[in-house]
Amino acid sequence: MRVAFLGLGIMGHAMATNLAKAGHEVTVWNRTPGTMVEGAGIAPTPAAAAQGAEVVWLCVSDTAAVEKILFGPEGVEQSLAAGMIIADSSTIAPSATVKFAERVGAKGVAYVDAPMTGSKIGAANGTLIFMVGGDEPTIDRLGPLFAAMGKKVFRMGETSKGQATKLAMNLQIALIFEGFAEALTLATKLGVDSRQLLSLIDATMVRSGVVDYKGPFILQRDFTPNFPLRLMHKDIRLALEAAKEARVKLPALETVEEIYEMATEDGHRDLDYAATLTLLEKWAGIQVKGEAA
Ligand code: NA7
Repeated sequence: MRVAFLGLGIMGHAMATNLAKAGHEVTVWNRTPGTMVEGAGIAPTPAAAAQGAEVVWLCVSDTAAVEKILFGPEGVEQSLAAGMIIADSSTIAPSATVKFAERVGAKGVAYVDAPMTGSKIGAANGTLIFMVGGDEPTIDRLGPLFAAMGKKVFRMGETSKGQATKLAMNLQIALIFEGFAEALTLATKLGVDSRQLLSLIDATMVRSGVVDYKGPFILQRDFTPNFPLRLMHKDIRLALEAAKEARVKLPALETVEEIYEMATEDGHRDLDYAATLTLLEKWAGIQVKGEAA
């Protein structure tokens, strides 16, 4: 398929690469020029990338970025033609997604929200899991593209339900991780060996994918970003905003949001969100011991 891929960050670059590798005719655009994708053409603007494309796929930071790329100067809107599909893998507000879909829908363009999970490793390996909102025939048409980038597609309902699901998923990741980080902090302060604690967690129902994934990084004190703290913070805020709009109270997430705020003030925004542990360590006056310790 002819695909315009807009946004070549950690996730987008790997996704566009896999689309090109699978034989699709890919044209890429990134706000900051200079990033190449093997096998893909480069366009100078979103409008130029979208010209003649069957599908425009976005993967950028936030709601404002998606809005600007679609509707700003030199935006995709200038190149829209009936029958095109816009697919958005950024994590953004569900309510904004509805508005964007209505605006392009007036021109006969279908809109699918397709946020994903699987981190940069999943993006590189083409094993992402997508949670998708949109009408069934449109999602079917995107089948070959999903297959090139991921291993599973969960259809969550109409447009915006993918984003709503993603916020519910990241809410859980953030809370599960903070539970793990608080447990490590308390256990270390009380003199329990963190490697021993991890072995026990692994053998019990406390085990989780989040702990499996993050445990080894923490023991090595490797906080390089697989999922940057600034993006998890953005998702927590999006979840709290969506909750406010829907009149839902999320007290635990509100508290965790404050921790992310303080971690940002401490200069950790570009580290992995696992770096929120370092705040707990600072307050407790300990450091969770790594493998070399
Ligand atoms: P990254 O690696 O931080 O990449 C973000 C991308 O978004 C990158 O291409 C940015 O371009 C682009 N960006 C950010 N703001 C803008 C604006 N205002 N206009 C145009 N482009 C912009 O994020 P990931 O790849 O890890 O994640 C992407 C999404 O997936 C995000 O929503 C996650 O929550 C999930 P730049 O190179 O900085 O010019």
